[in-house]
Amino acid sequence: MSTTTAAHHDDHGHDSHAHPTGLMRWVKSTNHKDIGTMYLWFSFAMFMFAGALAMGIRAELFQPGLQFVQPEVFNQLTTLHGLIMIFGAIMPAFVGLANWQVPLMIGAPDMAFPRLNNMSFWLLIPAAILLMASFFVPGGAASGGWTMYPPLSVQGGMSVDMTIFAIHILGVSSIVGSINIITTIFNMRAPGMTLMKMPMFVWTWLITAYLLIAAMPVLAGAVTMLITDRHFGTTFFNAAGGGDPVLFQHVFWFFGHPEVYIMILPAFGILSTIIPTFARKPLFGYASMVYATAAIAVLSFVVWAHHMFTTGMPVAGQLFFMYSTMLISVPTGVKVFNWLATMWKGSMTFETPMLFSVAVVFLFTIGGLTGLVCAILPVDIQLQDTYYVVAHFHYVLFSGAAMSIMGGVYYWLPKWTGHMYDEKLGKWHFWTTTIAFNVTFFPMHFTGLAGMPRRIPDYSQQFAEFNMISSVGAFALGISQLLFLYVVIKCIRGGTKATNQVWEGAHGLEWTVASPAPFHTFETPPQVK
Ligand code: CU1
Repeated sequence: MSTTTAAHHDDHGHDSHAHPTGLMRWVKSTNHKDIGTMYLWFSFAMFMFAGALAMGIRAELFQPGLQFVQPEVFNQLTTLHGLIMIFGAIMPAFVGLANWQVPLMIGAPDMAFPRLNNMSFWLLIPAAILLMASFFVPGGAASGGWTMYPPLSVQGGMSVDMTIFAIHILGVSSIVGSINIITTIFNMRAPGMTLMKMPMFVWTWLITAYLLIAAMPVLAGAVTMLITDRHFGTTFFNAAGGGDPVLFQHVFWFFGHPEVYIMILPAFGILSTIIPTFARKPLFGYASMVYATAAIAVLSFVVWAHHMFTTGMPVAGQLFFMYSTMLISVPTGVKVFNWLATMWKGSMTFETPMLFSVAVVFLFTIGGLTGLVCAILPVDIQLQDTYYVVAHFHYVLFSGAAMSIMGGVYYWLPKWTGHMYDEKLGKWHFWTTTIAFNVTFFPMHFTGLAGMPRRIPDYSQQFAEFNMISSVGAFALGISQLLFLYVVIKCIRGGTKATNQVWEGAHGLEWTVASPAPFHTFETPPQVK
């Protein structure tokens, strides 16, 4: 289970020029495992930074009135919390997992374009610096929220330009990375690994990569129009010049809704890997999982205006976007029932990765159902811009995406490091995270239904109790992640040696692949007892 790295080749004393050591090993790395590791550490650093911003938000909202930050700073906190969590934490974490696992799962020696892979990663660093620095620049990071709506984003200071530049760089990184993943999957599968035998994680990433290639240029277009409106005298989003601020919302959400699925489809792939392993049964409905993933991806491009029900659309448009949105719950439901059917009558055990997966199935479904609530046009008009929406998308993005990533990290840590992680501490991390998450976000359903608006640093007295509960939960949630860091570092530094059969049952790969696992994959076949 040793990780094959450039440095290991070096240990044998060959060719040290071609295999840099020390820091340069990482800077110049073209190894998918090294690059995957860097993606994951980068993602964790951003997770903690954006999490710290969230602590700032929750500190201010602990009580009504203004205590810690001015309203402009509060707006910057929410904007950067959202942008950095999405582009810095969640997306890079999934790319890191793809880098590690996709070549291993399809029996490829590395990614198709290793140097491009290196570039994809290192582009993240200037983008992250720009985003983080924009917080400290006068004028504050785009106060229009993470969605950067004009007119605020046209009027904002230099930090808006830094944010836009960061988004362009991140877009290049994502598109290049997606091309790499698609090429790897199509061209580098081991003999016998047909498309319909690929592990679900590979399938979900293949489809996600297409979503990225289709969606990121649209975002780039939207923010480029913002730049020209800001500096070159165009009026795309300015009614006074014949433009329309709502145009930005259309272009933004044409990217923004597929983006939601970019952040959840790989999570579905992780669940489809972990659940069969700990249920010790094949994944139920493999083909329907593939088709459901593809259906979600296609539908994700025809629902964008459900974010804009209050902008004054023709009724026909409102109805179209309401029904198309509801339609997505069909393939998503197929997946949830498939996971449940996989667990049904399985001989289940509940190690940390499985705990995370079961929790995700349950909590993500809550997020999906509140999404359906928001999709209902007359209801959404009431809920628009309230904390109900904040609760909804945190159930999707924290308990859906982030907790799947955590489950995946625990699941693959033994494979990556050669050591078992500390199961007891892993479970502690799971329970503190899950409980604190619900304490933080469940009350927001109530404050939202009662009409508390999002992105406002102050609120009326009647929301005080629920906000205090949310803030306590948020601090606990933040602190819990230090435990995660500790468990991961402890696992890297040592521990019980991991075996080829880490989870006392077959790995998800063998269960989803009808034929014997390809020769040069990472597992030995399961032992028949
Ligand atoms: Cu959406």
